Amino acid sequence: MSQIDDVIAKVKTVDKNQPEFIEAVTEVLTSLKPTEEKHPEFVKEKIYERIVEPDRIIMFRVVWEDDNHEVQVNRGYRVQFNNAIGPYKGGLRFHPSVNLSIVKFLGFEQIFKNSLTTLPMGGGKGGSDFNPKGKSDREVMRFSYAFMRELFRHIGPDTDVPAGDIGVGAREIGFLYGYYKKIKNEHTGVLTGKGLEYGGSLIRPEATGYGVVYFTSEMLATKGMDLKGKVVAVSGAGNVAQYAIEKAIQLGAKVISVSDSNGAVIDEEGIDAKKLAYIMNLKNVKRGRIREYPTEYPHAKYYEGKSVWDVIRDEGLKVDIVLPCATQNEIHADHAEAFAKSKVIAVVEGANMPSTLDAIHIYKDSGIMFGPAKAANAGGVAVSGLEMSQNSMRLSWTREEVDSKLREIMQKIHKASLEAAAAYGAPGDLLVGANIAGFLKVAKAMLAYGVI
Ligand code: NDP
Ligand code: 2IT
Repeated sequence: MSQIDDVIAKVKTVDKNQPEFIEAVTEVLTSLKPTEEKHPEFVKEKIYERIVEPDRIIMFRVVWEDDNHEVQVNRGYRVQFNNAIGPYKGGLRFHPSVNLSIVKFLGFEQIFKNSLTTLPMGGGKGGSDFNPKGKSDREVMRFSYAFMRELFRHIGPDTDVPAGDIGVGAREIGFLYGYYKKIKNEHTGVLTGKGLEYGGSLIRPEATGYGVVYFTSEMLATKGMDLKGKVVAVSGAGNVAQYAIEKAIQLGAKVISVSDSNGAVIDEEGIDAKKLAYIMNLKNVKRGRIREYPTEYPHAKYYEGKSVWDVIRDEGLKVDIVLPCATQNEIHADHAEAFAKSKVIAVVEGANMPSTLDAIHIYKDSGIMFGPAKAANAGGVAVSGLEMSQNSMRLSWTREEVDSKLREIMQKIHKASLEAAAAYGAPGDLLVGANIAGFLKVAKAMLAYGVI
């Protein structure tokens, strides 16, 4: 048995109540097996066993008062997973489903993703089971203040730099940063995703979605294809989905779907710039639901209680490119079977771990190209890294400069993943390549520090 098998078995025992974390560890470590033979030093120094154990986990009570002056209690988390190559870096998620398993899986993935960006960032993640839906702006503000009232003592521009994720966007970052600044009396780059007026970077809002589409273009180019005329299915309607749609349209694709946690919209005529502006206003300003889309565009169909992937499966829709941009484990084996039937060319992950392990096996068996999350959606944290650089320099780059750096980073990630895949006996496999390329840098840094 390889040491990796032992480590996976150990995680399944000691973290048995953490299914998402076990899923992520199984996926990553299994693909790292070719590194055991080439690097006996990793085995000897137990790097695989060390890397699945977070440096530390902070869990805390968040108490706040709602608009009716009722006391509300939530749980806050920050997992500081690994800072071998830079300060802990990763988003905060505010969603009722947030628990230790989810923040650990996200923090673990973040280690390798951040390494792939080529920038000096370690891996971390945090959040709370707070549900921002239906809350007033003042309630979100009071919650965010209460959350930062504890978190502030654990983070810092050279220690741990949080950002947004599901349920944490520009509004929440404003409140979190404002409170940190107030109590620390410091104006530093301690959070990314900040507003432009107070230290944010141009292109950060767009970065994850644009990066996913740049990565898709790189993948298609290896087969002599591009996005022009391709039918693209996107899930989600949040930050990542919105800008993935924008860039896909700009590159000539026809995007036919959008969704939220209540249901999916299929617009077979294609979402154009005007319809996207409607979606952005609906989600970001009105904080409305996607079921309202057909009231504005009656030719579109809304499927209550279904995901985009359910609709593709049930209606046999023809799609070329699949971009999951909502949440983890949204694509199951039966969806992947439907993609194979529909002759999908590529699945490229905007969300973190949206494909189950079974779905990934089906992509592989049926020749569907696969762009794994930690490579494909790394554009967001990459531009967060660029925001940190600009904050440290006390200078800011233009839109064009940041966008061209983002594009270059996505190209480099694609190339490094392909090269690692080839070097470790899995040519063309971006999942194996991304995991190995991300891992090697972190593992070598951990070795350099000795037994610590
Ligand atoms: P947002 O909160 O902006 O949007 C999330 C979208 O996904 C919403 O449309 C939401 O619907 C939907 N969604 C969330 N949870 C579920 C669920 N359980 N079932 C179905 N739909 C759901 O988040 P982001 O766009 O920022 O994040 C989307 C994904 O991308 C996440 O996996 C995140 O980790 C990942 N990601 C984000 C990055 C970033 O920079 N923001 C960077 C890299 C990855 P509803 O409105 O109903 O909640
Ligand atoms: O999953 C992710 O990479 C993010 N949510 C972005 C993290 C960041 O620090 O910008």
